[in-house]
Amino acid sequence: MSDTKTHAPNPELAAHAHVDAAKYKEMYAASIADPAGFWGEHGKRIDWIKPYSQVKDVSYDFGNVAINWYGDGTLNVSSNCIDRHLAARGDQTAIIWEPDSPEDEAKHITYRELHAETCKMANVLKDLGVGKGDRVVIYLPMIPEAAYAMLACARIGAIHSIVFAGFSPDALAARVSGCDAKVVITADGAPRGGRVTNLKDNVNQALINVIDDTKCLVVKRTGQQIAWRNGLDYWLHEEAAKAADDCPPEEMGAEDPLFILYTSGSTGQPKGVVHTTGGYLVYAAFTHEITFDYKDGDVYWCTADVGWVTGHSYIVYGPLANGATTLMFEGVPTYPDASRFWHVCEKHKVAQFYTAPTAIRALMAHGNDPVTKCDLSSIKVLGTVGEPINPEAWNWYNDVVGGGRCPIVDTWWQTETGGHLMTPLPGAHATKPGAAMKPFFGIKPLVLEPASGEIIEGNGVEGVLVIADSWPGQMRTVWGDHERFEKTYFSDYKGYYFTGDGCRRDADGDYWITGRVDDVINVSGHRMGTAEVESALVAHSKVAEAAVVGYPHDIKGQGIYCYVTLMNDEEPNEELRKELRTWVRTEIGPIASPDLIQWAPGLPKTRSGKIMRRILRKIAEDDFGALGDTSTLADPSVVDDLIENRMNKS
Ligand code: 6R9
Repeated sequence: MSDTKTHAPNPELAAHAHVDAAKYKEMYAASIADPAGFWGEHGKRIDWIKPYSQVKDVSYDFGNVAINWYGDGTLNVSSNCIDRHLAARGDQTAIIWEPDSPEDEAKHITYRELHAETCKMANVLKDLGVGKGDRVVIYLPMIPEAAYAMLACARIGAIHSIVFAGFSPDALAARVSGCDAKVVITADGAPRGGRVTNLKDNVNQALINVIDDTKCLVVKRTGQQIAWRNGLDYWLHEEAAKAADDCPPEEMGAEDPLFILYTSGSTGQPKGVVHTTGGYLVYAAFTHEITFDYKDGDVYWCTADVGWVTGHSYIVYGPLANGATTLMFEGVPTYPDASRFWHVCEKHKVAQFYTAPTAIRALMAHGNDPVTKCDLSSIKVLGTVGEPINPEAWNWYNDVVGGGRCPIVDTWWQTETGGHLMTPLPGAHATKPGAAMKPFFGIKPLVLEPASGEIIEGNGVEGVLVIADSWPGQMRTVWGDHERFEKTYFSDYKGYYFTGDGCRRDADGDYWITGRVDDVINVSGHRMGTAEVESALVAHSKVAEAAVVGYPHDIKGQGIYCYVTLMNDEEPNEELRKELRTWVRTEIGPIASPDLIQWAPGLPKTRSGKIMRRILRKIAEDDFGALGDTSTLADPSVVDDLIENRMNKS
């Protein structure tokens, strides 16, 4: 990766941008010198029922970690995203919905319609017995009802937990019971790429296994046949027809939870990341406006799914808090063909387009024609998120999609951070292919020596990335397990928030994210703990032991490489490989499907029985020269067998 190839900001855009180079410097300095002053000022961008008098009250002390922003203020997120816009933009489109099939008609939902639909759903939830502080699981495709459901929960003070519609019944069950949800909101089916997932069936299966008195609110999307649980299942359209289209917003404390979102870590099962009301909304809205240089009248499109944090902050909460027009897409980039994204950009005159490197790589493989045959002149800013972007993909995005005129914001952040922590700003910063460049306002990144935890000063350095202070969008705790929160993020490097990412600060002082330094892998921008895949594998009766690592994959970024030791009398064969693949898909979901499974008669272990993943990673990466010291292994000969039988990647 070259540090020298830089692209200056587009001067036309920079001239009218919310933030130019000089303003960034000034605002960044102010945000670091006086965080409470800075965020006290910017907290005013949203409406408060009772204004805050305190801004920041944060302790990163291990054992006493507590994060509070705007602690004594009260507000409602739904009224900030809807009601306050009604006077000036009631007839403006809030959401453009583009369905899976281009043959079906797109919908334009105005702020006034959004208000009515959200209120109706809020009243339906109340009728089902949901109140302030109760949990609601949302398991929906990318349809407008997903946004209504989120905002309806926020309106009545219920805490939503969205489960990506690609997750299996087992994964859904764990998340429903994990937060003790009162209601699950789902649809009969989810069309995606011309195929339908039977969502309601999945819910039925999930609920049988856990708590079978959980109510279910069902959106009619496909009209397919579904199994109905009498007395527990309700059609949304039937209930909404009886409901009032006005529902007063609940007054919420700034630190009341807004949502839970499960994400993977290096150990154990996924944890429920908790975001709260005030700080999260300020941060999501502010970053949305500044990072994308969003202006009134722009049509903004983030291609993520609401099942991930990107969909929360940058499809729903950030844009709607800003009174923006946000596009929601139900389909996939390659259906019906590789032009779909670009057709949608042309059709709706998209100004800001935000997607993931894996999608860019997949589309790049189809050549330039699908892009160049569309008129993309409406696009002003391009964005990427989810994983490091390789320079080839970056250059193609810049040259072919952006025509060399559109700055690329490579936004680095995490489920835990609520919003962007590092990104170039389109009117302020030069960009470099693959670099996250500069910290956002209030963010103080530090590069540490991994072993000693010492701060590495100066430029041209590499280490682990921590953040020295808090910001309003930071997660507050792990649902039901504050100790795990402290242990995961505040124990390895005391006094800092540990990101789990590696980082380089180049000779110019610009930041590059080098990838995870823990046992988290990033498959097509989806974050996954290797431990989750391992525990799914060992739950199979024929598997004795399993170790899972990532390996470089052309399209997915990382692929899932599994080393599997079978039970003594089991015969390794192709059929069993298929069986294990299907098994993991049903245990977790298709996104966790193993790419390669190598039969391993033995795994490299230390004498104390610890699996040496470093070695397995190197073998999977085809980097045998870098195996390092294997003499501490209990049986060094297993390594030779693993190298000899390494799976062919192609
Ligand atoms: C928003 C989101 C977080 C992890 C993060 C990092 C990787 C995200 C990135 C990036 C390099 C970027 N990541 N954005 N790496 N450049 N622009 O993706 O959240 O699903 O929690 O994943 O993704 O490794 O730690 P999440």
